[in-house]
Parts: sequence; structure tokens; C-alpha cells
Amino acid sequence: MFDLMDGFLRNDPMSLQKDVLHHVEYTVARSRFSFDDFEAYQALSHSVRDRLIERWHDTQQHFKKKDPKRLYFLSLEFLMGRSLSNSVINLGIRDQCAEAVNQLGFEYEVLAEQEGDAALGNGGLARLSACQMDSLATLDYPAWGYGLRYQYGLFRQIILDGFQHEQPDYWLNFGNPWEIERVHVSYPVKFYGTVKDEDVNGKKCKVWIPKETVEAVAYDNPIPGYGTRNTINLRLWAAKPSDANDIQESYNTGDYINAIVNRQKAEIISNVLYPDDRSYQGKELRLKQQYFFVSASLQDIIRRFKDVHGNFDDFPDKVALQLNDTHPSISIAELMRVLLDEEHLGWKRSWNIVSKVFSFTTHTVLPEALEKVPADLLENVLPRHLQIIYEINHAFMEELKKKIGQDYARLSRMSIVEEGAVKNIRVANLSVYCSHTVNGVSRAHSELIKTRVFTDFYELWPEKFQYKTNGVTQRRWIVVSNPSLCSLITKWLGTESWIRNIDLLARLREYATNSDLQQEWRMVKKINKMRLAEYIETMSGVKVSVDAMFDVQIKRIHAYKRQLLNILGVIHRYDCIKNMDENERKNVVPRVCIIGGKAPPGYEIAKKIIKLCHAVAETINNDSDVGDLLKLVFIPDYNVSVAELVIPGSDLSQHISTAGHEASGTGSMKFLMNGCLLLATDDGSTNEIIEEIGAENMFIFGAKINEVPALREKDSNVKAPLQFARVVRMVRDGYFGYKDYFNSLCDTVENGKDFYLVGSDFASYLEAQAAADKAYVDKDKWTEMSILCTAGSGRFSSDRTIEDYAAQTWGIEPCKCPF
Ligand code: DL6
Repeated sequence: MFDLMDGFLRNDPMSLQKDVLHHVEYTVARSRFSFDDFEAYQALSHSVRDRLIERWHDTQQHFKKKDPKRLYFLSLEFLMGRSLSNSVINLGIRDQCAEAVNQLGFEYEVLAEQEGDAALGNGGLARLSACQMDSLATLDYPAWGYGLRYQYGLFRQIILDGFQHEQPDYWLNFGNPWEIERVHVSYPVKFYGTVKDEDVNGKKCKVWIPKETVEAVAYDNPIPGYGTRNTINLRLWAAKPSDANDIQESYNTGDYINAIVNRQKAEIISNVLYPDDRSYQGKELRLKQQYFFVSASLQDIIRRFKDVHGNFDDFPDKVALQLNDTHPSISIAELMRVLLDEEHLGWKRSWNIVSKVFSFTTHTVLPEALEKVPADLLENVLPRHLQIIYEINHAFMEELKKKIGQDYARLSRMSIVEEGAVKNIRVANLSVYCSHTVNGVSRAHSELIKTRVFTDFYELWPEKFQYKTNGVTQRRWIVVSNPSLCSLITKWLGTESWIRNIDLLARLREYATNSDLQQEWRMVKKINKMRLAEYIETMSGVKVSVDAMFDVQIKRIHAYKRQLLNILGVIHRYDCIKNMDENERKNVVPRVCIIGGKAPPGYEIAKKIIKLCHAVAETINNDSDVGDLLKLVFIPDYNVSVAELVIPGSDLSQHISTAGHEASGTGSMKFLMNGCLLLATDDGSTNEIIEEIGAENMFIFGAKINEVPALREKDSNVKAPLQFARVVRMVRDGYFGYKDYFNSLCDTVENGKDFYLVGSDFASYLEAQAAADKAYVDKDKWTEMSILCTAGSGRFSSDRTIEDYAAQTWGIEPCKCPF
């Protein structure tokens, strides 16, 4: 297998083929004369993984030698999707792999389809983490990601009679060729117990005597950069029983079988991803998950630091710790505990270190979505950490009093400890106070953070607050998912360099009106629409015409994202068509409206939205009088791979959240890169997109952020147009079946309770839709707008986001592996 001349595996088709056969025989343990698509996928993946491992070793060796400041990205969620397609692109061996398996009688695309998604996250935050890992590797930054290796990822969505059902996603059932189990990299993580005062070397010390130990075992997932040898690591922790408990159990219980059963319970910690990010208040398992991954990661990070450095005061010069939302924030107390209780550095010195290493990104707008942990829960699970948090808070309050005097209302708002019937720890306040920088994920979001969420903090420490607009990786979202567009862009720019340097896409503007490019551009869109139409037919049985405008909204189902507005808009369109005569119908732009997304399992209203979508689709799609003029389809089990298929085939996409509710939105950026026009509200990063693309190339509607509070004050239905009342009535009256079943859903937008302003935005939504119809009729103009979307998408690459974080937040430099 090895070329002994250079020590590296070769990447020509013949060498790859030999490796595939080797893995078929020795890893998959099948005969090389008879193996199926899945086995071929496994063998190919192992062959690609071998190449990743080589690069991984070289990169880690290089980092070790250079000893740069490193970034550790702590995130409880990573939505990686599939690895094969992404790895072969980043390694530059896609065509060679295709040829290698082709000669063995397999089709590369079919093999790539065998892979299930690694869905270790809920939505935007988790997919953002994955994009950022790709950019960190590509830009040669010395970084690692840390997270949890859930046995069950995000649930699979099954639709039965239009209702969502959840099924466990046991994604490891068929093995995972992309991970490397490190049986020797494991750390004990402790829980519960008591804290005692003890005398250690003549000093009074707190000693935590934990009651339960769980072992954290590392699973490494190499993340290759594009166009570089650098390959970084995503280290995910799995919970395993600890031998430390065994010793106690065997002496105490004498009940061997029960002792083993109890032992296995340790694994529960990394069993399942919480499938809802709206609130986790008071959940013990959630707290244990957070502490488990944070404790193991910090032990690993500190061990690596201590291998080379003797003085902890150098820690902030060598380590940057990124808190991806509040989920890993217990790491603040944990680092303090390690420095105080294990390294005995004393409070002042420990705090000096801790206050210099953490940076905190928040991904939400709503203050009520900010995590709180009941103090008694924390006291039970992590007693020493609660003491430390109280001490941090005491110091914080003293510092505050010096700044703001006896303003008790403000002191109480800012305190890390929320007093009340239930005493809570405000994790967000802890994160803001202890981090050196705090950022939102778009310019608008960062403003909201300063003016609404953390105003008290901002007024005192304005220099702490930054903004970092999100981005997505063009490697996954164009090169992997839209190969035809990728080739077309490369052809017209005369270079592939845009894949690393996305600003080059701006040069497409020169050709936006060129009829040759326009024709080829349309051809690419048509190919992608045909692929999508086939998928729709397979998944839902609905035949759709590729000549229709494909209008897409794919994202998690939430009231604030307003899928309901979309569905009511579809009903209005249907109602209009039904009332048109033959001549009027000739002017209708045919539409295929596509909706996809998962509803959190306990979120009744979101689940009713899915049911309503199916009920409306059932009526419309079976109405021969309407035919191809309108179709509505719900794409089940939306995930990263489905998005890779849907986005390239979309003409128009909807990002229609109530202004002031979407922190950023990253779906819009993926659609933009793929030349899909946006119909959007002025929310999240939309206004930054407008700056790049121009409002004339988008369809913007609805209330602005600053108008929302006043609109809510009024009864919003006063402003809702007649058409709105009519479509809601159709739903209530059972026009689509299920009379009265949807009343609770309709009640959320009528009778003065329209919190998300669906009614008051309805008229301008319809106007924006009408403008999109009008624009679609002029094919050349539409294509020009589409090209301008792709051309203007450069600012929304995660490469730019990562460069911003590296320079302004983490203080890290590229460290390129020299081969
Ligand atoms: O920052 C990534 C992504 C944003 O683009 C979305 O606007 C935001 O809703 C999402 N938030 C989450 C979960 N939030 N929390 N906690 O996914 O983050």
C-alpha cells in the first residue's frame, strides 16, 4: 500500500483501487470478488480516511513543533452531514476515487449516497460549527473542535397521515468509518459528592469528594482543509463506565449483576442529543452532558499545555477557548476549579488566567431562551462549581458596586445568581462577565444584544462586544452539492481559486448579462431542478413540472420562522387561481412550493403547522382544475444531505421570520451562493445581504425591527387585510379537512394574539410574492439577478467569519503544514 519513496499513500486511481480492495478484504471482511454498494462505500471511506490520518499526523506534528496559540472550539452540537463527499473534494481526489470504484463496477455517486448523516445537532448553530471547522482547517488555523459523540443524533422525522412522528437516529448502527476511537485517550469525569475544607501543605483548601466517576473516551474525526495538507481534529467524547466505581461497587454490594447494570448507566450521558433548543431549564442529564464534555476537553487541553509549558500564566498566550453559546459555559467554573484546587494557583492568579481565555458567542435573540440552571441542581451535581460561581459572583457584585453604586435593581438584573422562589444560575451572565469578548452572529443581532439582551453589561464594558456575521463554507454548499454550478463558475472565472478565495466570485458580476453565461446558468439550474423533481416524486409521490418556479422554505419549524405565513400565502394563491377565468390563468406563474423542516417533539404548534401543510397539499395537489399552476410539497426528514439536494434546485427561497427574531440565519447564505433569489424580511443578516446584492435583486417585505414593538401594542389584526381573514377562515372551517382541529393554530394569529405579526405582514408578503412572479417571467432578468446573488455571496463565506474571529477575538495565526 505504501510508496516507500515518499512514505505517503498515493492518490492515483490505481493506488486508490488497491486500497479499496484491501479494505474490502481486511477491514470490511468481505470477499474482494463479491461486495455490495454499502461495503464498497465502507472500503472507499476507509481508503480516504487513511489519507486523512496521514495528513492529520503531519498537521499535529507540525502544531506541536511550532507551538502556536491554539483555538479550542467547544460546542455541544456539530451537524457534520456526510463525510465522504466532503473529504474527497477537500483532498482533491474526487475524480480519482470515482475512476477507482468505476473500474470495480461501482458508481461513485451511488456509494456516496450510502452514507447516513452525522446529525449531532439541531439546526443553525450546529451546522455553523461544521462550516467553521471546514474553514479553520482550510485557512490553516491551529484549532480543534470538542463535542459529544451522541449515540442517537437528531431524531428521524417520519410523516404518517401528515403528522410528524419521531424515530431514534441510531446513526452508529452500521459503524462510522470516519472516526478513530482512542482507547488510550480517556479521562475520568466526576459528579455529585461533597466539598470539604482541608489543609494541603499548610494552606486551607477546598477539596471536592465526588461520588460518581464516568470515563470520557475520545473519538477523533479528522477535518481536512481544502487545498492544504492541514487536517484538524474534531474530538468527540463518549461516556463509558469507570473502573473507579467498580472498586467501590465490588466491595460494597456483593451484587455482581446489579453492579454491572449500574455500571452501564454511565453511558447514558452521551446517549442522546436533546432535540429542542428552546429551553433545557432544570434538566439534570443536560447539565451532566455539558459538564462531561467540558471537563474531558479541559483535561485534554491542560494536559497538552503542560506537556510543553511549565507556567500557567502562559496559558492565555497559548489557548483560546470558544464558548459556542452558553452550553459549554460550565467550563468557566471548571477551569477555575482546576487552577484553584488542583494547581493551587490561588484565586487572583487563577481568575487572571480564566478572564483572558474565554470568548462567548450567543446564537439567540430571546432573553427567555438564555439558559438558567437551578442552584440546587448544580449544588447536587457539581457542588464545588456552585461555590466557585458564588465566589465569582461575589467579586463581580463588589466590582459592580464600585461602578454603579447601590442601584439594586440593576445589580439584581446583572447578578449571575437569580434570587426568587427558585434560585437560578444565569449561565449567560456568567459567560458575559467572564469572557473577554462577546458577540452576536450578525450585525443586527449584535445590536439587539447590546440594546436589549445584555444592555447593562454593554453600558459598562462596550469594548467587550463585537459582531461576527455568520458564514457558510462554499466547499460544502457549492463544490460538493452543486458540481455543475462549480464547473460553470470555474469556467467563467478561468480559475478554481474562488474555492479558497471566495471574493473572486464578485467577478461574475461582469458577465451577469452575458447571454452565453445566462444560457449555461439556466441549464445548470434546470439540471438541479430535474434532480430535485425526481426526489420529490420519490418522497411524496407528487409529480412537479421543472418549468414552474421552485419556491422553497427549509428550516426548523418554529412560530417565529413563520412557515404558517408561507402556507397561508399558498392558500391565498390557490384561492385566487380557483377564482380566475381561463384568460387570467394564462398569466399565472406556475409554482412548486416546497416546505421542509423538523418540529421539536414537544412543540404542539409547530407540529400542527406540519399537519396543516400536508392537509393543504392534499387538496391542492389533487385538484385537477389547478394542475401544474400550483403544487405544495412537504419534504420529510430535512437534514444536511437533503439541503444539499434542495438548495441547488431552488429558484426562490423564503427567510420570513418576524423582524428581530432570527439571530442571523445561514440558510439564506447557502441559497444565495447557489444563485437562488431571496424573499425575506429585514431580520438577522438580511440587511447585510442587501448591502452586497442590492435590494433590487431581492424581495424584501414586512415590518422592520424597530416597528415590531409598536405593531404588537396595537391589535395586529386591525392591520391584517381581508384576504388574511378569508384564508384563516378557510382553515378553521375545514376547507382542507380537519374542521376545528387547526383552531389553536389559527388562534395564534388572530384575536389580538398575533405575536409574530403574521396578519400584519400578510399584505406586504403577498406583494413581495407578486413581485417575484413578475420578475420570474422575464427569464433574462431573473437569470441576471440569480448570477448577481452568487457573485455577491462572498462576504457570507465562513472563511471570512473565521478570519474575523481569528484576528479580532482569538488572536491566532495560521500554522501551515509544510508539504
Ligand atoms: O448562529 C447560527 C444560527 C443562526 O443563524 C440562527 O439565526 C439561530 O437561530 C441559530 N440558533 C440556534 C440555537 N440557538 N441557541 N441557543 O441554532 O444559530
